Amino acid sequence: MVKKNITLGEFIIKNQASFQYSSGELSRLLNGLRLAAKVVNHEVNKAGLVDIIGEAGDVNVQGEDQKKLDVLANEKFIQTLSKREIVCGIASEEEEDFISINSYDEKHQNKYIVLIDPLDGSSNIDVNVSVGTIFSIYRRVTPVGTPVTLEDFLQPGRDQVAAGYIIYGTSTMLVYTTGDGVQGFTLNPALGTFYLSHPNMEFPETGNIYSVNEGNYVHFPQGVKDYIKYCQKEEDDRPYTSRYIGSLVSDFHRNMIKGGIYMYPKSSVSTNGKLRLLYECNPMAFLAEQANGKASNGKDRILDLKPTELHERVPFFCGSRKMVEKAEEFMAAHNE
Ligand code: P6P
Repeated sequence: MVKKNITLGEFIIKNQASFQYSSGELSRLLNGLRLAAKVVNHEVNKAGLVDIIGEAGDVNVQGEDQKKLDVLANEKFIQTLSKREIVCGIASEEEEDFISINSYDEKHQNKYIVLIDPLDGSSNIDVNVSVGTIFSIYRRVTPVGTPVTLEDFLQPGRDQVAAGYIIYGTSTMLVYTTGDGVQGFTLNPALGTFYLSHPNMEFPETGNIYSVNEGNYVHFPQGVKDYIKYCQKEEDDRPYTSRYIGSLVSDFHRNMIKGGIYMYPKSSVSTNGKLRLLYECNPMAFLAEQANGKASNGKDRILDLKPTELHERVPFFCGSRKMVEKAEEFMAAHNE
């Protein structure tokens, strides 16, 4: 039984022993992400003061170039993880290519790589809507002490060691899994400490919320159109409620607590959908399955997909198991 109000730091140490190959490296990595999350949280929370502090491209009061928040978040996470020498490689949704970190230096025997979406949904910042950071951790597959290669980053999602997100919302939360359930920690801003507020988070088996950008309706496959009409029909436990924030982390987090399905389908406009397999779909799918939910591309399990490139996009259906299965039935009816 997990004790509430334990701090994130205490929780990581407590569970280090239970983690396979516990060398303390994963604990240091999670603590590095915790530190970066607090720094980015501080910047995100003062975004509203942009008129005073200055827009991206301006020079702020300290004479520093004002950065767009997603650029700043990207730099903060990469800096924190590189400086603390706790990973051998990083790939960021904001970077074209992956970054190799001291992995060729024999004294740096780090075995973990991190993939990160530093500020997902950042277009919402200007309108003061929640945004999030998404991270995904793997063990490298190439020999320790040699430079990391693309192969290390193109692993199927089922090989993730840990995954999680930080949601910068009405409160800031860090939610993560190392394969033993999903734990949610809330930041006490007065103390700068994350406390376990949501132990063992789970998707309700079904729900009545569907999240999709219905502005794309006319471009969706017929199976998706039919499922959306199913959600809206006056029958049984329906119509469902439509809730779409335009921030994956926020929609996912609400659906995990209340029950629901998030969909970003393929369409005639975006043939593979919009979400990136490595930076968004794999980590959220790992969390979903650890929370007794489900994640697919409408047909296949997300975590079994073999990536072929860093920034590939896939259709994404994720949330309460029974709702995802129902959407998959409608897709299957049209062989889509
Ligand atoms: P659209 C943010 O850009 C994001 O990657 C997700 O966080 C969000 O759910 C989706 O894209 C929103 O995309 O096309 O509906 O605006």
